[in-house]
Amino acid sequence: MTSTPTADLVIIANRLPVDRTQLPDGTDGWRRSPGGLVTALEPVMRANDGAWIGWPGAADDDLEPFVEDGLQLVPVHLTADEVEEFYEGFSNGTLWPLYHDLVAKPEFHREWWDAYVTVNQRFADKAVEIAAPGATVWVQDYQLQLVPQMLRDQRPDLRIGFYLHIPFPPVELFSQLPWRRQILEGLLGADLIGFQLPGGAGNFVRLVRKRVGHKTHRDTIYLPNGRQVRAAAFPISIDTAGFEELARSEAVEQRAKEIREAVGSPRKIFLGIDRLDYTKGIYARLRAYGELVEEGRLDPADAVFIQVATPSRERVEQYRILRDEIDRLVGHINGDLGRIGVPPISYLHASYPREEMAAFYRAADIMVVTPFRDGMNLVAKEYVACRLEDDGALVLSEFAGAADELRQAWLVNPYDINGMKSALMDAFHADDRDTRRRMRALRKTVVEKDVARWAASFLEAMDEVPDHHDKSVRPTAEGDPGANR
Ligand code: GDG
Repeated sequence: MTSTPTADLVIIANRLPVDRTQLPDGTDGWRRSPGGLVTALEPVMRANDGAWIGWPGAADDDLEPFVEDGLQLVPVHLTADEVEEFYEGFSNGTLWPLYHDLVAKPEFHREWWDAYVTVNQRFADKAVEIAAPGATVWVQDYQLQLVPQMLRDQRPDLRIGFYLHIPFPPVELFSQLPWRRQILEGLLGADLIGFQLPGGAGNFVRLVRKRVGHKTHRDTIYLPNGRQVRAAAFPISIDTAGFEELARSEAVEQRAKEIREAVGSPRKIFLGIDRLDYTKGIYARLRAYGELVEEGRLDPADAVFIQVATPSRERVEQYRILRDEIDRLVGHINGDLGRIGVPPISYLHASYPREEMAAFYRAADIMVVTPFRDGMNLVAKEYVACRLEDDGALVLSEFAGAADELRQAWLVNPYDINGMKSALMDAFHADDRDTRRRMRALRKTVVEKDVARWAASFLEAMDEVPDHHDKSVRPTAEGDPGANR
């Protein structure tokens, strides 16, 4: 039997922070995933002897724990059926649309729920195995909402945190979920539950009061056994310095010039970068842009819209339908309104290295981020980080979490096509002084509040949770006849 070392800090996320890749010698290896979460947590992981539990990303991959680039990684195995029912099903077919204001219709299937319970238990069991006595365990996101209580049941010595990266819905919407009480109770296993915005934390506290019946005061929930749970907002951010450094590099600047030339050096470039997801509002945004071109308010010789749609969840039916719809719309706009060599929209269905992303951000004059609902939206913050010269305009949906902090953007309601058209034109015609004034303020926010600060503030708040661990130890079945009911 291989023995896994124990860890004082354990991160549990649906995915490991690495992706499989082919090494130059043709063998399989791992590459660190580009996400900000890894960047933020890496220093704390190293300082605290940390371990990361997650799914490696392919079904039926049976891997032992391994160390990659000094990080202790603990893979969780998922069968092909579990990928379908837990990941594509309950996580992305039920919770994702339900938590995003029902932008699409959530499906409720009992077999999906059963798989969600089974897989959550497997993640929890791994943490039970590797967490050192009194360790801190930080559970990430909507795929793992039952893990906190599952952990507490087996390891009351642990300090448990949970962070939700997506919005937490209002009472009326959440209440549709047939397993609403189990999810709330699962989350309540944590000492601290973090949300992107105060609104999400408020929704959670209200739901707990209404559906579970616990007493609450402001952001604190009082459990009958004397334990307290805090629900509060910790808006996530990006590795601002890392993006600035990329944007400053000669190679990225050169590449940004090439991108501008490749689309015909128009006066202004509009840019959208999103995972191809129905919450992101890509279709409505391109429709608004197409109408502006059709009405002659924008001339394709003056303006080009570059839309990058990163492939996502391609096995889920709704995502395939969306992809076809966007393909058709772009085809119509370019076919009907373009001239030779000057299509109004340059559409890319692909994913790119971070350097190329930074080059897009540098090349674009107007960044268009118009989700119908988004927990935060890091793309908006990344664009701001890359605008080293305080130029460039951000058009941002009111329904992105980022709108709470990035108040100086051109804010829009993505459901209002005419409103979006006006905002796009305002940003297009905005004078330099106004644009710079806004961008300076936006940059200040993104520089001050980066992802390292986010991680530190969450972990500090975990430390401040009153130490109630003795009280939370569950009585044995002997001492409490009701415990096994
Ligand atoms: C969830 C919540 C919340 C995209 N395409 C490529 C690429 N990306 C990177 C972006 C950005 C990230 O992916 C996307 O983050 P977002 O925040 O925009 O959106 P979600 O994926 O929906 O993230 C969201 C977030 O979690 C964090 O809490 O903000 O609300 O939905 O960093 O740059 N990166 C590379 N190539 C691509 O083609 N390298």
